[in-house]
Amino acid sequence: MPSYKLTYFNGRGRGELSRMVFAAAEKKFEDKRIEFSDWPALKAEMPQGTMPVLEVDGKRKISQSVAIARYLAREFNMYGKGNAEMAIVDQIVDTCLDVFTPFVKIAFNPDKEEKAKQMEEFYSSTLPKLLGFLENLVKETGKSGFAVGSSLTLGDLALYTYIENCGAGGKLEKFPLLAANRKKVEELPRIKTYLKNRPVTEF
Ligand SMILES: N[C@@H](CCC(=O)N[C@@H](CS)C(=O)NCC(=O)O)C(=O)O
Repeated sequence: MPSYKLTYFNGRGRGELSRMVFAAAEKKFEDKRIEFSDWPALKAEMPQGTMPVLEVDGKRKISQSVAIARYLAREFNMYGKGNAEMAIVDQIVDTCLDVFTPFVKIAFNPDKEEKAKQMEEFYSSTLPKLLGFLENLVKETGKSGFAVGSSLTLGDLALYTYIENCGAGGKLEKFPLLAANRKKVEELPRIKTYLKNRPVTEF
């Protein structure tokens, strides 16, 4: 089996989806967590000056969080069965990013007043609209509680991770299929163990 090293900050953020893929596949990896104070010295070593970064067998560094998660999901057969399911997995992942990207931008807004207004708009409009798309998609494509087909894919893990990252894990009353999918994912034995043991972090 190849050796894997994932380097990211000590937070969930953009690194967590790949960690969840490793956990779901029960694959060992080095979970290298960098303190903010150590980052400036390390930045120049990263291909795009950002994290996360994945190294496979110490050969080369792969940047871009979602490229990494997609690579791992393909390696571990969690990308759906056939091209049609893969397209749905991609549709879910990309919609999750449509949720997460504006959330991160707002979260880092230094203007407190503006940030509060933007967050209110995010939770009352952006988030429910996109969750509605995802609920409909899961209704159409999922079976047995999974988001795509009848087995765990990157789609389920993306839903779990990005919804959590946006602080929306407990805001799914209007989206029963997403809520049920979330419960299903967190009760899978490997994921349950991972969630119980992972470091508790602020972001
Ligand atoms: N699109 C990139 C964005 C990477 C990114 O902005 N990473 C942040 C952490 S979430 C980072 O490395 N920040 C430190 C810096 O840019 O110096 C990805 O998804 O990997």
